[in-house]
Amino acid sequence: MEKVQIGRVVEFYSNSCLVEIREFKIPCKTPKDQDIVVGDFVEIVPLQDSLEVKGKILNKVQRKTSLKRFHRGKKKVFAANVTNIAILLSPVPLTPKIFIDKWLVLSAAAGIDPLIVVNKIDLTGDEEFKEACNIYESLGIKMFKVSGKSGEGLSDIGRFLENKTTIFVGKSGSGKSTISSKLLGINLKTKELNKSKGVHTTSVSSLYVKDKIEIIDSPGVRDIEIEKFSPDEVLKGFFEIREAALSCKFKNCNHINGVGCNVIDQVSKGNIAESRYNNYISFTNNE
Ligand SMILES: Nc1nc2c(ncn2[C@@H]2O[C@H](COP(=O)(O)OP(=O)(O)O)[C@@H](O)[C@H]2O)c(=O)[nH]1
Ligand SMILES: [Mg+2]
Ligand SMILES: [Zn+2]
Repeated sequence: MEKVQIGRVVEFYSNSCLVEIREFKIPCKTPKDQDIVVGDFVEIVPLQDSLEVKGKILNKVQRKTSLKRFHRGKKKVFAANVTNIAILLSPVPLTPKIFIDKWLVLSAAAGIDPLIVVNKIDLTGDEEFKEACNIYESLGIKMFKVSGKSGEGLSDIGRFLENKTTIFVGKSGSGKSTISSKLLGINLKTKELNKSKGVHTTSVSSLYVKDKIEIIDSPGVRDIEIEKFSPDEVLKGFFEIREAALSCKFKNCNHINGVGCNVIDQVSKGNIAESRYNNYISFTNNE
């Protein structure tokens, strides 16, 4: 390894990380004065006097996007340069619509494109599940219908995710590991098992690459909270409400009391789903 080179942080532990340069994964210490996370592009130089190949991180390249979570009361970035958030919607266990709405707000706040992956299409979902599919499909959000189990639809989503860096989010049991494993051709489930047995002592975030698909797997996504978003940020995730709100009679309409409120009007006409409206109100009153 010569001089300064740019690599990608593909594995991140608390004190160290692996930086990939071409096909090499080079261990580096995480600098104390810089916040480096999985997905970051970094400049590294070889460490002097070391027998094994090791690198020293000098700088990080400016991030295109960053995903943040609240950690001990502070916002902390946990993944960088994610371009797509794939939200899983599954019939069993049924994904609550509030989970999807939350992630649509988070995607909008981070400037990252969301897509919805309806998984387990080999199972017949109940009415509530079908209703959820209809709501999000009619909002015009990119949607894929797949079965992680049979593999149906996976090649379509694989093609779509080429040249993108994706993070899968979903309730436990919705099929994140199954789908990611099949797309990447590795077994992520086994890895999780290892982690729970303490084989990996610190929680690790990884970026997996297969052909042109990049998938980030990070425990950070579990602690993401919605409560800290401003009403404006929340509204960005509710596109249809944002649009309807433009036609409310009063500029400072709170979309609750109803006088001249076009949002409430559209809800009563069935043009805006009640669940979307209710979640919007609950998110904006949750600061
Ligand atoms: N019937 C059916 N089961 C699935 C499908 N995808 C995943 N599963 C099962 O759902 C369970 C949870 O999957 P997993 O990938 O571990 O979910 P995760 O918790 O989101 O990572 C496992 O028993 C999987 O075999 C699918 O498309 N159809
Ligand atoms: Mg899993
Ligand atoms: Zn209104």
